[in-house]
Amino acid sequence: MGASSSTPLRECWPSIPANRIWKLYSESINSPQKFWGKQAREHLSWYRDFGIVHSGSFANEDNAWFLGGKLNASFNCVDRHAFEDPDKVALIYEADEAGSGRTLTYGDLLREVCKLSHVLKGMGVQKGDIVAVYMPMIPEAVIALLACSRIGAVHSVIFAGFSADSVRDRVFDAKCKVVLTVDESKRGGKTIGIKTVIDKAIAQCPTVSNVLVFKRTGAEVPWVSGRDRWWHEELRKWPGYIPPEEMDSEDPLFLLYTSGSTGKPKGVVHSTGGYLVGAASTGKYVFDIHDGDRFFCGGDVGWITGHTYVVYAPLLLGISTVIFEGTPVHPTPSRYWDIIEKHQVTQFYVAPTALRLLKRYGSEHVTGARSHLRVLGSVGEPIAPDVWKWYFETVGKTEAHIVDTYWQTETGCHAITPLAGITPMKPGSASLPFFGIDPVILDPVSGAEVDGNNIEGVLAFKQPWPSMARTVWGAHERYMDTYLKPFDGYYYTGDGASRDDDGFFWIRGRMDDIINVSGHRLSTAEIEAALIEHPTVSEAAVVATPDEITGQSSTAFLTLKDGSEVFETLHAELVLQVRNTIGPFAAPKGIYVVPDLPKTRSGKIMRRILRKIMAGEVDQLGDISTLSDPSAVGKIIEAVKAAA
Ligand code: 6R9
Repeated sequence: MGASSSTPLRECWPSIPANRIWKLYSESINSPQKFWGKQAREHLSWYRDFGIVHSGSFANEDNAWFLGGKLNASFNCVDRHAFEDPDKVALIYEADEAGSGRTLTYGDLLREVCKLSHVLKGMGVQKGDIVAVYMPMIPEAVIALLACSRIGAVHSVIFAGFSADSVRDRVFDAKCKVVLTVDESKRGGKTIGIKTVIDKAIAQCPTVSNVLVFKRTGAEVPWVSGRDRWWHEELRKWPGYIPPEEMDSEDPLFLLYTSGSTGKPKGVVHSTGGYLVGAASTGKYVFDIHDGDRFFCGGDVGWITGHTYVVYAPLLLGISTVIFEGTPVHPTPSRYWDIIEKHQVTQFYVAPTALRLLKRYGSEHVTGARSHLRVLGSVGEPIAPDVWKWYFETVGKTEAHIVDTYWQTETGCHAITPLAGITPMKPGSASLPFFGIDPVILDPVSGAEVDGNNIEGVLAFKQPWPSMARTVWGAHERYMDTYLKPFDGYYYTGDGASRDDDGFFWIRGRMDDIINVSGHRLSTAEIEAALIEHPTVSEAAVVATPDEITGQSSTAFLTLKDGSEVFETLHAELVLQVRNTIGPFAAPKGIYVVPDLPKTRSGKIMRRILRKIMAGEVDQLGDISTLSDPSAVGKIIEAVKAAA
């Protein structure tokens, strides 16, 4: 294996003070066994050392890392730090209500994790079983993940904004025995009835035998006796220590459902050893994490960003991580900066959507001491240069390094990203590959590598890396078809990208039907499927539209069933339909009822035409004469104009 001849990274690095990084990067590509073997032994404690660092290939579907190695994730995140210094702060909880919260030391965390591990075992959870976690951003969510991994169970976190139907599909697909949840949650001053969602969801999931409920607000909630148990009552029955289970490096650590380009979400499976090595090494090199740091990632534990950078990376490296339950504008748009000042945060990591919102509120709200901030991270969507500049100048006072980190649920950790303090910053570019990532730009039609600089195409990775997803739960063929088969011999990211004159990468957005609303990954097919469930809707086409705050929003075009009429509350009902089927965050922003959708003669909906209409580019629709009814287009343009 050699570094891609098409990636003249060498040329980018001489300007970088630490030339050693180039040597390390070359080693990670040319001698991955040597590079990752060292990383794995440096960052993790193993019960049994691995014999082989890596085996397998994309083509043979047998990619495996740290073979023969035995370890436990919760031991690595908790025990070893607790034994060294039990009083060191592990979790800093900032509740939705400003000024309230608590901290847990590594000693506290170990006891809580052990108690919950006992409870899970008592409920019959065994090694390899999947446990669903439907919880807001409170310390117990972190405790839940670590307790699962301690006993060898596989966690499947479901974002607490998902509706009962979405929860049901995910719990059902993974055949979960136990669900961990809360009575209610608090967010932005609002109370959300979490337990009622769970009750509705699992009424249709026969595998679930127990629901453990943490009391967050103390509200009266419906109760199914025998099945439901209170967290505080169960935990006090058990001692604060239980030995961790010795897991194989390739045993699954978690599933995380994510949107694909079809309607059904995929349970992406991550392995224990490889994922943890990726989390710890990116934490160290990208965020420059050092002992004593206080890391604040604003992402939710329901998404991959929360898994890797609220929980695993900071805890593996033994530092303090902030768990923030609220929103950036409650009670005031200074909430993030208040937290940063109060806890002397050293690294802050957030999606551009939040930055766009805060920038719009005005720089006068960016208050408080921030000189301790060394690194400011961005994740989930492209960051526009003006927002980048605001982040760098107003938030970081030009003293903190900005890292625009490109990665995916499937990559497990950062893939293309600057290294704080090392990589030159270029606003809007995710810059250069992380160690072990060998990126190439392919011609989307021929699949050939596009050489040189100042080029664009689709982004793919040429060789396996430790934290890559191993499969899709119960659907390995889907894994192969989505990532490894589109371009033979490569991992296909699904994103378009370009490489500029300096060899820096620019992510151009999804090539498939995935849209990105406020950094939340959604599939247009999923939203269409939800809309079609409404009794009046015949056909639906959903497209992404640029949005100033949320980055993208979704716009739905619908035809109604014969005889149905547009009634006054239809719009509200359709929004409710999507909120109930997927979750409030997925609701389309624009809905147009049209006489017909633009379709080819074979019946394929031409979403491209809808996108052009929404972008106001009606003069660039291309050849529409091949449509089964070209006049449909004019009627859609009229409907959009009439609503403007
Ligand atoms: C971590 C996460 C993955 C998709 C990915 C891409 C987009 C993520 C980005 C970015 C531009 C960045 N994306 N980071 N686009 N610049 N720095 O978000 O995972 O939810 O799986 O989404 O998000 O399109 O393919 P996930």
